[in-house]
Amino acid sequence: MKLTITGFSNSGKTTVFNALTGLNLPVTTYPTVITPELEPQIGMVKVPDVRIERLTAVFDPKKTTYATVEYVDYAGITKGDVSHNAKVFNLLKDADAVVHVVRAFEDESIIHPMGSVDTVRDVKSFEAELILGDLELVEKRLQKIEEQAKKGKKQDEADKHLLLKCKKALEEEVSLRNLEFNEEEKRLMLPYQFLSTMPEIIALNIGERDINSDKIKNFQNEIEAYFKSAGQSSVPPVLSLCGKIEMEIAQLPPEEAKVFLEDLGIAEPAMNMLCRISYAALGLISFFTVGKDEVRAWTIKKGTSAQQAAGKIHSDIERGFIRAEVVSYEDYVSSGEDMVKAKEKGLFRLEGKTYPVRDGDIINFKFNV
Ligand SMILES: Nc1nc2c(ncn2[C@@H]2O[C@H](COP(=O)(O)OP(=O)(O)OP(=O)(O)O)[C@@H](O)[C@H]2O)c(=O)[nH]1
Ligand SMILES: [Mg+2]
Repeated sequence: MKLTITGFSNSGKTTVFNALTGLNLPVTTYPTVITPELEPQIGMVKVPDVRIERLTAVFDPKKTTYATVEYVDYAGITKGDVSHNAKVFNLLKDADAVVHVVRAFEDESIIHPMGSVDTVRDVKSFEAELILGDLELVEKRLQKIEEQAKKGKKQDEADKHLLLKCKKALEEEVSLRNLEFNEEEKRLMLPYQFLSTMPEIIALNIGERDINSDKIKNFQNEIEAYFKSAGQSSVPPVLSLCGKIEMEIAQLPPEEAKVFLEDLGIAEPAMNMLCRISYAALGLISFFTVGKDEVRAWTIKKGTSAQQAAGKIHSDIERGFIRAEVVSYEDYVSSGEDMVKAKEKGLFRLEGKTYPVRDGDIINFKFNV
């Protein structure tokens, strides 16, 4: 599962990427220029999960495996520069969601491509660029259909109808994620990978002095109000974080990081939350397997059946599935972290093939090969 970090130049994308991944890519006071040598940077990040920490403490396994997500950092987009942005957008198309970094920190020494900090303007401009990118694709495709029609080729009416529907919305500056599509349309849309349908998470990159300030709460409220007024069917999560400090924290040993965070009045690194929100934005949940060898989080899409979930571990377990023995993490904790007690309390469930696995289920699969 892949999330691309994006946003305008100098908003702090690489800083946030470093904070998330603990890597140390160079950050610059000038905008990164796209050259043939510029490669997207990729980092895998463990999804922080106290439940996994707890289970590890109880089972003391040889190995603990967290769920992971992949982040990508590249150059930023530039307002109105369609050909430059197309290169950035190509990369977005490959992602499952975008983390949109919006600059909220003031710093005279770092050029702001739009001249000043204005978070709502940047959010609107970004949305407009996504819409423009989609509109270009739709128009090109419609043109092709027309050319083929002239040559006497049979037209794909359903495809054309869908494209015209998208075009109308995009021309009215409506993102495609706000439109209703039926199942057939959704299927036809998939190969286009429209930008404005992507799940988005907004990360407000705030200044060191603005942590927990009202100013930032106002920025957050204004952005949410904008999305609501723009008729968005769902408002993207808006999160504030100080990239610069979090990047420093990510380089520290855990104990020092803890003290540093406490001094600053930060309960938990915002990066943890960003990572968890990313996971949820992708529609992902975790189930756990536990034992002396390994405590492990497995990533599945919400709604995955027990039998399919078994296939994540091994195709044999899916094929020879008999049943799933399930205790939810909450029930396990309320039984004093004791499976026997959970059984006595009737919280230990036997589930069949079609049981939709829930986030936090601790599962033991019974199978036969
Ligand atoms: N004061 C302050 N400076 C920051 C913060 N976040 C990033 N910066 C600085 O802003 C500059 C740009 O940060 P980058 O992370 O390189 O920004 P970017 O979005 O990756 O920039 P491009 O890739 O060039 O588009 C660097 O000098 C950072 O140190 C912050 O929270 N506070
Ligand atoms: Mg950068």
